[in-house]
Amino acid sequence: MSREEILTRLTEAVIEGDDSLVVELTQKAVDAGVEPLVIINDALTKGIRIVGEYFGSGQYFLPDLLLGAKAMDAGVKLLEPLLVGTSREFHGRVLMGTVQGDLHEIGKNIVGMMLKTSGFEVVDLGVDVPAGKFIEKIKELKPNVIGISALLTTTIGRQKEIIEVLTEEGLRDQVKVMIGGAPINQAWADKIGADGYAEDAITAVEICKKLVAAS
Ligand code: B12
Repeated sequence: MSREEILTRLTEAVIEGDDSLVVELTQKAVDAGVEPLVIINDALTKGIRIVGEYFGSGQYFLPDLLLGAKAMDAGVKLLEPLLVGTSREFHGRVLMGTVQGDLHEIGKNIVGMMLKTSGFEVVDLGVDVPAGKFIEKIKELKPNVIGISALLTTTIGRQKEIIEVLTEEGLRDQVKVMIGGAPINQAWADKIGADGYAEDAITAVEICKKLVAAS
């Protein structure tokens, strides 16, 4: 199988929600010398986005979404050790989390992994994180940046809420706020007064470095 064939079949395996085939093909891609990040972006993420489209159009249902997510996750887990730990520089501490009411974590986890690889200490609060929890942990850990993920149009308002609570608590100038998630764009970031927005994990690392340098 050529590299292209492996990546195409990997995308299909995510769409089919076949986690053991995903593991097998991810390993094949690694053995064929494909960069872990290329495997994530060009095969796994491509597959899960197609699952999302099928779900949106009514062709797939919730169990299919879950199977796709499980399959993607299996591939990402296999790649994680190959991504983490390549930088010797320390750039700062980042607190990450997905907003309250939102259980999507795959993208946040990839961003967290890339930040770790690039020399950031990452503290992950997980999913469904209320504003109060962010505030409590900011006070305790004093991160340079918080990274807030939201994947649902019904939960993106929680990013705004967190920034508002930060201001109320007098903490807004002590931490930079970076936001992301599929429905997020720069216009939303500007509107709610976030310091940075990134559409993918590579850009997130660049933005995070800039935010720390500017603080
Ligand atoms: C997988 C998935 C799920 C899984 C999540 C599993 C998990 N452990 O994460 C499960 C099955 C749980 C799920 C549930 C639901 N989902 Co869902 N899900 C998806 C799907 C298919 C993929 C998301 C994903 O993982 N993408 C892959 C990653 C790599 O991409 P990403 O998340 O966008 O992350 C990248 C960037 O956005 C960015 N990024 C992400 N976070 C951050 C944070 C920071 C700080 C920065 C800088 C960058 C950044 O970098 C990442 C890497 O490149 C999307 C479709 C889509 N296109 O997004 C639907 C989707 C988001 N889900 C949807 C829906 C409707 C639901 C449910 C309501 C379904 C239901 N009826 O129950 C529930 C809601 C549950 C809840 N309360 O959260 C809709 C949302 C529609 C809308 N208008 O809001 C979508 C768009 C599907 C669709 N087309 O209808 N879902």
